Amino acid sequence: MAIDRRTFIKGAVATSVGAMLPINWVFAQNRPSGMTPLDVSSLTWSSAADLPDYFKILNTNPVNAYPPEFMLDPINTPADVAFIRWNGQLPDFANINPKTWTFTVDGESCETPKTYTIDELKSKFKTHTLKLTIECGGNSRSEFFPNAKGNQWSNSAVFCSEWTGVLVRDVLNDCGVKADAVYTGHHGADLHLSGKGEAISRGVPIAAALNDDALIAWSMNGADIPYMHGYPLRIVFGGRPGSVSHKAATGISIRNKIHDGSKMESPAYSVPTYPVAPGEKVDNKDFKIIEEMIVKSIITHPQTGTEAKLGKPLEVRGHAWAGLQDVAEMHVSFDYGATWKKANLSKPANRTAWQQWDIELDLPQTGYYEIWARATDAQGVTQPVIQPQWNPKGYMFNGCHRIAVRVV
Ligand SMILES: Nc1nc2c(c(=O)[nH]1)N[C@H]1C(S)=C(S)[C@@H](COP(=O)(O)O)O[C@H]1N2
Ligand SMILES: [Mo]
Repeated sequence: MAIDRRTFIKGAVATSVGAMLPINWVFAQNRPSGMTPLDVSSLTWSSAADLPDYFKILNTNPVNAYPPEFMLDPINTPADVAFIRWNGQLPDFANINPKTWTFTVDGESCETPKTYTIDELKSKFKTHTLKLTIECGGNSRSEFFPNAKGNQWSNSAVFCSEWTGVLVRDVLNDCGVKADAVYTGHHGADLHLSGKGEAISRGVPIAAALNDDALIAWSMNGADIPYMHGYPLRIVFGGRPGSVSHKAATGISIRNKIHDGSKMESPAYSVPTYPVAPGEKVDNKDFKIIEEMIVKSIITHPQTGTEAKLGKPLEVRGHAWAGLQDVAEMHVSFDYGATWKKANLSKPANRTAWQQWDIELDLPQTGYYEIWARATDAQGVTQPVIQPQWNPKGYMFNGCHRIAVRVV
């Protein structure tokens, strides 16, 4: 795969691109040892060892890593900043050939199963470009008390990039969706850590797949999708748990029942059907699948720990999103929630794209402050300031993001 330098430069945040190396690295692990990679594009990162230092690596096998929250500042998340989440083995990146890669639609509720090459998808269907927010169901899990088991994500297991591809709907309709269709089942090329079966195979209610904003995408931010984010083809659903946005996707089954693939079974990506006390045990039969994410926001500027100058307004900004809804209002507090100030808020570029907010704060005297951010969705539902409903697997934490600032 050719490295697109323009994308790299556009996407570079922490890496210095002042020096242009004359070499296109094919695989980052082949670079001379001891050499800091200035020109290793995120396109070809193929193991945890290739990730730049700014990633916090939770696991190397499977690979799970996230960037610091402030690096999510750009409206369009660059490919070299987005968090990385795999459930099992990595696909065999080195042997992926986009010319021969195929995508198959089948299943009990599919009229005519069909297999497409990427070129066929491109030529047969209308191309769409959308900004879609992908958030791991377990984003911010580390904030739950008591602690919930699982990857201890900070608040940055979320990103919003621009995806180009064809509508899931157009492809499913080309194959015919029977009236008894209930759910989709998403398939990909990566195996369970044991080497047996799919690492993950989740899906969405059929109505969601027939909506006009879910993609089968071959491009992220105008370039090939990086290996870590699903090269060469990715199913992308905004506003839903990231687990349904299948990377290195090989197909969709149109199911006549709720899909029963890997990680569909309770309690994976599920929450209790009734309110539970923090730390309480819940029977597996008492869980329901998370279909949508909920209202939330992140502060991406300034960086926590910043020193601000007294008398100079402090610009605070970030993003907000609300599952399948729009965010209606954004508020910020610097007095532990005693008073809230309304921030400016942009409209979403399209449904399920995150929205930008900003505010100038006049912090009244020198000293230590916490800045809290709180989004409210179109239904008037807002973020809890402490923690939301605790659940055994630590999903959907949407308490307010907080940063610390010292005024000097
Ligand atoms: N093929 C495949 N797709 C996958 C996964 C995976 O393990 N394998 N993980 C899912 C989960 S749980 C999340 S949160 C998102 C993460 O997307 P990212 O790595 O691009 O941030 O990918 C989803 N798609
Ligand atoms: Mo996830």
